[in-house]
Amino acid sequence: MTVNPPQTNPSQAAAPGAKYNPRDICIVLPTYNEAENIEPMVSSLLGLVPQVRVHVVDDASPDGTGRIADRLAHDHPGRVSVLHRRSKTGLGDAYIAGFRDALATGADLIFEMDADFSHPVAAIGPMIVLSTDYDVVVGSRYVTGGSLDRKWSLGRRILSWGGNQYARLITGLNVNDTTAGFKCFRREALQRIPLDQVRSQGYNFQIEMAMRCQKAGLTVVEYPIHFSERTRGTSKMTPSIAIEALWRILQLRVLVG
Ligand SMILES: Nc1nc2c(ncn2[C@@H]2O[C@H](COP(=O)(O)OP(=O)(O)OP(=O)(O)O)[C@@H](O)[C@H]2O)c(=O)[nH]1
Ligand SMILES: [Mg+2]
Repeated sequence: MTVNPPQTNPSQAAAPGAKYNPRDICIVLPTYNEAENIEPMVSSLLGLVPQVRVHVVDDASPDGTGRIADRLAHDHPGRVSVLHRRSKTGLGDAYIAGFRDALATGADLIFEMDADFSHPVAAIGPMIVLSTDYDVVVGSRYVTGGSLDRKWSLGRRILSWGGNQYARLITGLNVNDTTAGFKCFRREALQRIPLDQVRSQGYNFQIEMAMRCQKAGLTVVEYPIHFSERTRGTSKMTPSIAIEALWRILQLRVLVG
C-alpha cells in the first residue's frame, strides 16, 4: 500500500531515533569509482546517531574506492564494513549482496542510498521516524515538497518524469517515484521480499523492488527529498541505459506481475 506523505512539515520531524529507536541501522552504500565521495559520505553518515553503521559494497573500483573503504572500516570498527565484489555486475546485484549482509548481521533498519551525495543525509532522521509506522520509507522526488537539482536539463527532467509515469502505467505501481534509490526497509519487510528472485540492474532494480514491496502488501510512504546532482566523481548512468530501461519495464510486468 502506498500512502500520501504525512501532513506534517517533514523538516520539523523529530531528530534521528527520537520516536523509534532501532538498535542497528545499516546503510548499504554501493560504490563504483567514488574515491572522492566515499570518505566525506561515510563521515556524514556516522555523524548522525551512534546506531548508524555503513556497509560499503564496492565492485573493484579502479580508482581505489575499495582501499579507502577498508581504511575507514579499520578506523571505525563495528561502524563501517566493506564487501568487495570481484567485478561490476550491476547495481542490483551489489544491493542484493549488501542487503543479505545487513540482514545476516542483524540490522533492524536497512537503508539503500547513493554514495554521491545526491540523496540528502538530513532526510535519514525523519525517515527513521517514519519507519515506526511504515514497512518501507521512500525518499521521493515526485511528491509535494520533493525536487530536482536545478542543474538538470529540461531533456533529463522529461526523461526522468516521463519514464516514471510510463513505469507506473505499465506496472500499476502506486508509488510516485518508481526509480527512487533512497529507501529505508524495516528488517521484517525486507525479509518478505524474495531477494533470490530479483534480477534487474540499474533503474529497473528500483522499479522491481518497488513492485515486490507492493506485491508483498508492505506499507510504503514517500518522504519528499531534494535530489542533488553529484559534484564529485562521474555518473555511471547514460541516456542509453535509461532508454534500455524503458522497454525492460515491460519484461518486469511479466516477471513480477
Ligand atoms: N557496487 C556498485 N555500485 C554502483 C554500480 N553502478 C553504480 N553504482 C553506485 O550506485 C550509486 C548510483 O550511481 P550513479 O552513477 O550516481 O548513478 P545515478 O545516481 O543513477 O545517476 P546520476 O543521476 O547520473 O548520478 C553510486 O553510489 C554509484 O557509485 C555498480 O555496478 N556496482
Ligand atoms: Mg548519482
